[in-house]
Amino acid sequence: MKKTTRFKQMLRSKQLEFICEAHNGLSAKIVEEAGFRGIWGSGLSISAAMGVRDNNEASWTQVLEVLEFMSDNTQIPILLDGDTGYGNFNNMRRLVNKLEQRGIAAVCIEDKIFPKTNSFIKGEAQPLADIDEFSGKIKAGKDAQRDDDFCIIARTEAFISGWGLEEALKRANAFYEAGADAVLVHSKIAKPDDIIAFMKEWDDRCPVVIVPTMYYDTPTQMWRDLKISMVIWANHILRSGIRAMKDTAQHLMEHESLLHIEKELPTVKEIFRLQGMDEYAQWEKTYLPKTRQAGRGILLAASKGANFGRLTDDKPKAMIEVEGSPIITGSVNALRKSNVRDITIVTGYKPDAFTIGTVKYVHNAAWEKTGEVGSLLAAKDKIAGEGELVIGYGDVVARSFVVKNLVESKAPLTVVVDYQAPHHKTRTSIDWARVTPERVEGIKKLDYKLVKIDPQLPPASASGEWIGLLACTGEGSKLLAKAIDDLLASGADIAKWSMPQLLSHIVESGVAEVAVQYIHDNWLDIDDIADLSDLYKF
Ligand code: SPV
Ligand code: MG
Repeated sequence: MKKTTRFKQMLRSKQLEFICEAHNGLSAKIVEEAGFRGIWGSGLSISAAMGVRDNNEASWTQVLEVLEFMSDNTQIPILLDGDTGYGNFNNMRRLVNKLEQRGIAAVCIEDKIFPKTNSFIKGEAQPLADIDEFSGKIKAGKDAQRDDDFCIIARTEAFISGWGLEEALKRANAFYEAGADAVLVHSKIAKPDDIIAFMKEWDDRCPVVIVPTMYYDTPTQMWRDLKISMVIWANHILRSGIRAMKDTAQHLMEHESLLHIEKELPTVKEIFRLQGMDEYAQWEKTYLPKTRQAGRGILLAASKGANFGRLTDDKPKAMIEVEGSPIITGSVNALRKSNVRDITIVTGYKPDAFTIGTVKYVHNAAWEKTGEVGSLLAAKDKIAGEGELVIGYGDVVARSFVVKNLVESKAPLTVVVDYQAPHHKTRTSIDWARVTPERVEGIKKLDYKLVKIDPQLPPASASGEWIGLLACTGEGSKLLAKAIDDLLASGADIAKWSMPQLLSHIVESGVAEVAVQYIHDNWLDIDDIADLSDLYKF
């Protein structure tokens, strides 16, 4: 059912209806979620929320923009407090059409003079509109509406400006006869006497709406007994918001801490919910290209580093700084650039020296007695998963494109091999890799497979050097995890193994094939102080 139709039905229904003030898209949503069936687009609240006075300081089109946000964000009808209609009969015609276009169900206009002042400020001093002129405005609005169910409520300020019952009745009747769908009788006294007197004489000519801001302690049953159609809670959402904002601002100013208020406040998640982020996520699935899920990275960085002298007295080599950045940040950044965001560093020697934020840490307490696989086991939970997994070392730095190509490999398991090793002649232990078939110069897309990685391989029989990087697809990560579980179940003491041993086992036992990506240069294994100067130039 249209919002206009619903509002008209509420107005005409025999039961007492309540609508509640809102002043922006968020408060409108909150009012709707509380269960209200309609919203009062209060002139006082909307202007106050804008930080201006209730004197038509905000232009009517600015008010219209706020209303549009309110209407877009809710399903229930909105009754706009349209002040005096923002001008004469002609402005009223345009107002009604614009409100209909923005999905506003109804407008209430008051018989004062533009620019108006809030009814609770010097009410007596505010002149009332000429009855005939105002009646013409109502008629113009009714004639302009294109939706038959759009409602115009005529508000008389006769009591507010001190004229009394007779004038109130005269005006209400004239406005009703001009076509108003209901009348709003406003009163500023602390008792319901104006309303009671009016209702006794009104004789149910058309629905009556009230705003009991000042006579707030009247029992609600009285409105039912008087056959009032609709009650407006006109400013209470704004007022409670002001209190909450003041309390929080003052508390933060005084205490310079969030500690005691955080738990009291709606969560950031609650803001997201009110903004409708769930709906966004739903459509994102339909319309955005499928993005690759962010991958996981495990960087093994437990060892102290034997060749760095005093440099590793208080930190492991992965945390030695070159130009202000620890060695390991090179690997972390290269992973991040390849959409590998869930990064875990396995620490061993001096774990507290690691200060890289936004990564996770796990600790291999037995780092001195175990091999690389012992460290990998410390991050075992991170191995099997949905997205890509990259396993590397804290002291091996590769250019981002090397990591990117590796992460994008479609093979379940892939390693990177430098075909002209070793790149640094002082290196003592080299992870020689044998690859099949023999590398063919100039042919890029050959399906190279790993046969073995072993520092003991005769260099002449090796195809190159494994640079220490392994990537698994989601499927590959599960194969790797299963291989590890099977080895553990068989009782093998794999904690003492090196990564080359594990990879060779995977290939040799037929658990999985391991694809090879060849590169040359563009990576560094930081093993001694001479390598640090290479890194400086890298
Ligand atoms: C409003 O909410 O802006 C009203 C009601 O017009 S009152 O402030 O009581 O006049
Ligand atoms: Mg108002």
